[in-house]
Amino acid sequence: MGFFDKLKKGLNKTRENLTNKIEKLVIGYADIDEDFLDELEETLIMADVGVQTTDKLMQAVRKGIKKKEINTPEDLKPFLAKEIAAILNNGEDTTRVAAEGPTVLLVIGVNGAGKTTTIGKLSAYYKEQGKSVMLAAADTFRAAAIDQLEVWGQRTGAQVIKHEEGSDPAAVAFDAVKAAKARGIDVLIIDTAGRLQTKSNLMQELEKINRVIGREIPGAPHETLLVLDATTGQNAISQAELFTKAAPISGVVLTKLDGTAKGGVVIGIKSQLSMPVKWIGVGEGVEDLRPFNADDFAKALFEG
Ligand SMILES: Nc1nc2c(ncn2[C@@H]2O[C@H](COP(=O)(O)OP(=O)(O)OP(=O)(O)O)[C@@H](O)[C@H]2O)c(=O)[nH]1
Ligand SMILES: [Mg+2]
Repeated sequence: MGFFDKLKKGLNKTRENLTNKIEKLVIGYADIDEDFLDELEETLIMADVGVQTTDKLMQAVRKGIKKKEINTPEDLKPFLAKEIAAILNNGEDTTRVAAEGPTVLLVIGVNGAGKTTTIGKLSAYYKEQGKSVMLAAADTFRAAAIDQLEVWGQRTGAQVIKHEEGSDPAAVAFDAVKAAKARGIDVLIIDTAGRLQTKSNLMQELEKINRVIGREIPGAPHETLLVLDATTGQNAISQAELFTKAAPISGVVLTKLDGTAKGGVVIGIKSQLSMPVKWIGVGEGVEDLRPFNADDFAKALFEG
């Protein structure tokens, strides 16, 4: 199965939750009236699009009605598809790379969001593009976290820099940046721990890692990717708001879009947080991560 088909399949539940409900609504109403609009609003909110984004979409719909772009309930689906594609297409989403020397990607996010798995998939992705990849085990909180990264390193042919469990994450990052420079590595990906319960520590830790990396390679990290679990819906948006206080986030990786009904959260992240979704994960396999493509996403969501 190709990635688009996987995406489509992964979005099945979100589609049921959003697009199919809109379709039912359209069939149920002969005319657009306030009841219809109320139900539409509820449908959007229930699909984890978010309250603010729903407001934005509803305003657009009312404007569309006034301007006679929407005349019947049937006009609604293509209108919304277009509006949502426009939200998703807004902004620069490409991954930043270093002009020379290693490109450094710092990967952050709460426990279990999918950081380490995403790093493994990113490693495979860059390897496939002919790049040399190094992974840094700066999640020193658990020994198992280091082992897990090593397995991904072996599986994808990437070198792994690690220290002992409990050592200073910034020291791991420092060694990794040094090694990546010395060995002419193209892409260095740094794993971090995600313990939100110790928020202030986490912030200090991330700040220190950032400082150390930036000192060794000006402009690094080139990307700070926040990994969010799509199955948490609106909670993912609250997490993103918290993390912006700890580190300047350049993009979001949205994982576990397969099998969740909350895929609408992509729209909320983009419109509410103005944070580009740069990668999406649709499964646990090494090939189940791809750069986010707004048109493909809108198509997979609305074209069934
Ligand atoms: N279905 C699905 N599962 C995923 C996806 N991405 C990650 N996972 C799973 O989510 C679980 C947690 O992933 P990890 O990569 O270990 O998460 P983490 O953020 O590194 O977690 P900590 O190291 O504990 O902070 C694993 O079982 C992964 O296989 C995805 O896109 N789809
Ligand atoms: Mg991990």
